[in-house]
Formats: sequence, structure tokens, C-alpha cells
Amino acid sequence: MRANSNARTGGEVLVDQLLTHGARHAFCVPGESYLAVLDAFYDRDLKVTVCRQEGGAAMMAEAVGKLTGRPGICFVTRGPGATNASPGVHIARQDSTPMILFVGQVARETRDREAFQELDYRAVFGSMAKWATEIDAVERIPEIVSRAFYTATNGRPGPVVVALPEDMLTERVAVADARPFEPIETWPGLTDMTRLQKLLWAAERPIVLLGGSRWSQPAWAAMGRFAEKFQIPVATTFRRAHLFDATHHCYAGDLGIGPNPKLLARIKSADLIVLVGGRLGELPSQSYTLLGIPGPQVKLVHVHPGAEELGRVYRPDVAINAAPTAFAAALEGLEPPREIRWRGEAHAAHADYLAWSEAPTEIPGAVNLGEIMVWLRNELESDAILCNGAGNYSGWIHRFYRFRHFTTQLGPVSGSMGYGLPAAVAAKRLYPDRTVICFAGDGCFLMNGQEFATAVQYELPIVVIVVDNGMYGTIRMHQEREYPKRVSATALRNPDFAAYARAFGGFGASVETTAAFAPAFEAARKSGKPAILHLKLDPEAITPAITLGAIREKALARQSG
Ligand SMILES: Cc1ncc(C[n+]2csc(CCOP(=O)(O)OP(=O)(O)O)c2C)c(N)n1
Ligand SMILES: [Mg+2]
Repeated sequence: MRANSNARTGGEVLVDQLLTHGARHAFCVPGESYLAVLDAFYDRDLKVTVCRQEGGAAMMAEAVGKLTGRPGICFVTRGPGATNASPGVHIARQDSTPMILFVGQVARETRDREAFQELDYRAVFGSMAKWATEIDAVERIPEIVSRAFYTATNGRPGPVVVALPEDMLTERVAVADARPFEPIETWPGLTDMTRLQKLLWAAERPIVLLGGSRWSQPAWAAMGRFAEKFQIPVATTFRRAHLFDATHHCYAGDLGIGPNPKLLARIKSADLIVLVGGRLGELPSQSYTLLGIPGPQVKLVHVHPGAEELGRVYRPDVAINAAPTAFAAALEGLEPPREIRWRGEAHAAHADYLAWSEAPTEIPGAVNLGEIMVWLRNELESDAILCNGAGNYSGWIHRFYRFRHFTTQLGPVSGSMGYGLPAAVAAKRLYPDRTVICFAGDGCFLMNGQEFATAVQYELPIVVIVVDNGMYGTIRMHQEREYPKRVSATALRNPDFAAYARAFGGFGASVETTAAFAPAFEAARKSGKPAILHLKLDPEAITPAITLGAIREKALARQSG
């Protein structure tokens, strides 16, 4: 067996560990610092995606972590490669996504001289990664890579950074592969579930909020059955809408930025909140105003796989240290009270959600993004994957699209721009048979627009919808609210994005009216190529609910009043 021959370089041992632990994909930008790894890629069964910038590569690896629940793998070179990759590491941190970033490092004998592109990765990534380390001895590769897989996935998942001294990777060693890692399940105890059952039996107006990671298809299904059995309203939190079927009659909607006021009122009037998997961070908590800190004014059951997250911000009445996967399975053992006092509430909550999301709002201009979302939700297969970055354009997805399956949404909870395109490339690499759509603002798209070349290189027919309003719209919105009429550093002069697509070898079309969208979308799909649809959105259409001008007028009135 290879494992016991002494023919392997450090690079080969490393790649063999990844395969042993079940990795099938790696995303990289090459560097001379890890040539021995590139060489090991040459004849091993790992699908390598070579990218155009490390930010994109790291976000692709993060997206794999989000989709599979197993660490996404990224390789970058030292100094500039590592710093370029940092946005992906930050997303994995905030979004609780398992990911391993391998970084080339200078040779051991030159360390600490600030050799070419040398950085101390433990220090650089110390506050961003769950664990940042360096492999000093080639024979310890199996041990450290195994630990990286366990660390990235256990408790609250997150990013691990492993630096690889160049000379360590070329050393030959006889070492056995580690045994495949097994993700550690975190089960709720019987007492936990009994306490939850008691709170549910005593509740008048309970509601469930879903978020975080460590979900699975069976957990998704079990949560649907629990909601049904208990007739309990279930809302999803910011960019986690795919955790519950939007067409389920208990679905209460999406608790993100600018949520349905009726959903907010429902949560505020609840007497029991069961928060599963998430942290109820700044955005879903409406800037930490929804629940009292540290003591919520309502009974709170907080279920989270990371013990360190329980009681960190909100003091729960019952803290359950469990992964959503295990918790959802344990829910099957709970019985609803004989008489459900809140009967009718789930239907009412779902009716509120439907009323909020059913019909697109009127917005200025010839393109109505709401109508396009409604068309897409009727048209797309229910397992289509929708990706996006950060920007006001995403508000239309969150409000009007209906996520009906687990792993159909890839969006940065961390609010990182530029995420949509790399996420779409990764999703299509993993699932060639699923429809993958990327939404990006004009600002967002050009943060990682170079990865369109990666889509072309790997022949990935994704459809990218660039929503062009000629500005960093979100910031302009905040600007008009705080400093009306003083527009500063938020305007953008944009390229012809359709021509951009064609120049890269993809399909491109401009869409200037709502009616032109459907035929352009069909043509994009028919082309079989990666495609960009350049959507011209009126800058006044800043959200589905309010115009830019109205925000400015309100601010001016406030100033003069
Ligand atoms: C990497 C990164 N840089 C800056 C920001 C701050 N930011 C949030 S939204 C936004 C503007 C987004 O512009 P665009 O993609 O055009 O979307 P729009 O808001 O216009 O719909 C900016 C600059 C961010 N969230 N992420
Ligand atoms: Mg914009």
C-alpha cells in the first residue's frame, strides 16, 4: 500500500489525507510555495478548480462547506495569496461554515527573517480562524490534517488555516494515512428535551426561529414534521431561508433586513422562542433590539452546537447544546399538548407571509425585480440554487423567492460583497445537474467578476443576473438617510456586463424591461454557456418598499424639523 511505502513527499501525504477524509474538490490559485502539492494533484482523484483570485477561491471552498457540511478545501500561496483569501475565511467564521485553508509558507530554515512573502499565519488568522497552525514536521501531516477536519466541523463549525513550509512539503516520509474523520454529533439530553416539552406545554404563543449550520436533509424534513404536529409557526433567520420549506403552511417568513412587520410583531408578542442553530446576530435581531440582553423578556430555548454560544449574548431559559441535526431527530419524541392553545397561529403566520411575499410591489423604472423574482419562483426547479452577495438587490430575493429545499440558498450571513459568483461556480462544480443562479449588484459583481473566467474554463452554465443601478446602492441609501443630498463615493460608472460575458466566452444579454427578462433567461439557459444578464434597475428603486427620493425627503424633513 502507498501509505506504508516511503515514496511519498509531504505534498503527496497531504493530498492523500484530504482524499482519506472525503474531500473531492479543492479550489486554488497556484504558488511556487506549494509546488509539491500541485504535483500531487497531478495524479490523484481530486477535482481541482484553479481560480483567478484567492478571494474567489476561498469563497468557493466556503460555499462547498455550506452545501455539504464538510470542510471546503482551498490552497493559496503565502503573503499576498493568504491575505487575498481572508474574506473567505471571515465568511466561514461568521457563517459557521467548515473550511480548511492551506497556505504556502517559506522554508523552515528562513523563518522569522521576513523572508519573501513571509507572514506569521497563527498571528494573521488568529482572531479569524477557529484554529491557525503550521506543520513543522512532515511526519505530523496526518495528525494535523485529521485535527483540522475535526476542528472545522465540531461544535460551531468554522475555518481552519494550515501553513505549509515549502521544504516540509518536498521532504519524503514513510507515514501511514490517518483513518477517515467522522463528524461528531452533539445530541441533546433527555432532560433537555423534557424541559423543552414542558415549556411548550405551558406556552400560549410559541414560535421557532431557524438559523446556523449543521443542518441536513433529514433534519430539514424532521423540522417540517415537528411544525406540522405542533402547529407551530417557524421563521428562518437572515440568509437561512432554505432551512424551511417556504410553501409549508407553518412557514412564517424570513427574519432578515427589513422583515415583514407582521412577523416582527408576532415574534415580539411570542411568549416562547425556540431558537435552533443560529446565534440571532445583529441583523436578524434587528440590531439587538428584538430580545433583551442578557435577559430576554420572553422564555428562550436556545439550541446551538457550540457550547460557547449558549449564554454568550442572550441568557436562555433552557440551553440545549446540540447540533440541529441531532436536535431535529430528538424532536420526533415530543408530544404536543392535548389541546394546542395556539392553534390557528401557524396558519395565520403563513397567511401573513404569503400576503407579504405574494405580489411584487410597485417600484420606479421599467424593470421590476419583484416581478422577476415571482417569475423565477414559478419557473425554476425547486432544487435550483440561488446565490447572492451583499447589497440592496438581495432584498428582492429574500422577500419574493420561495426556497423550498435544503441547500438551495447560498448567501453570506456575514454580508460580504462578491460572494454570489464564486458560490455559484462552486455549486455548479459540485452539482452539474442542478440549476445555479447568481444574483449580484453592479458593485458586488466586480468584486469577484474575474471568476466568470473560471465558470467559462470549467464550462459551468450558471446564469448570473447583474442588477445594475449605477451605484453602491446600499451605502447610498444610508448616505441619503444620514447626509441627504451629499452623495459621496457611492456612484459607479459601469461596463457593458453583457459584452463582458461575451468577451470571456460566455453568453450575455441586456435586460431593460421586465418583459424582456423571461426570453433573455431562456436564451441564456439554451446557450449552454455561463451567462450574464445585465439588468438595468432604476436607481430610485432602492428597496421593494421605498424610493431613494423618499428616503432623502424624509431625512431633509427631519433635519428642518
Ligand atoms: C466586501 C465588502 N465591502 C464593502 C461592503 C459595504 N457594502 C455593503 S452593501 C454595499 C453596496 C453594494 O452595492 P451593489 O452590489 O451595487 O448592490 P446595491 O446595494 O446597489 O443593490 C457596500 C459597499 C460590504 N458589505 N462588503
Ligand atoms: Mg448597485
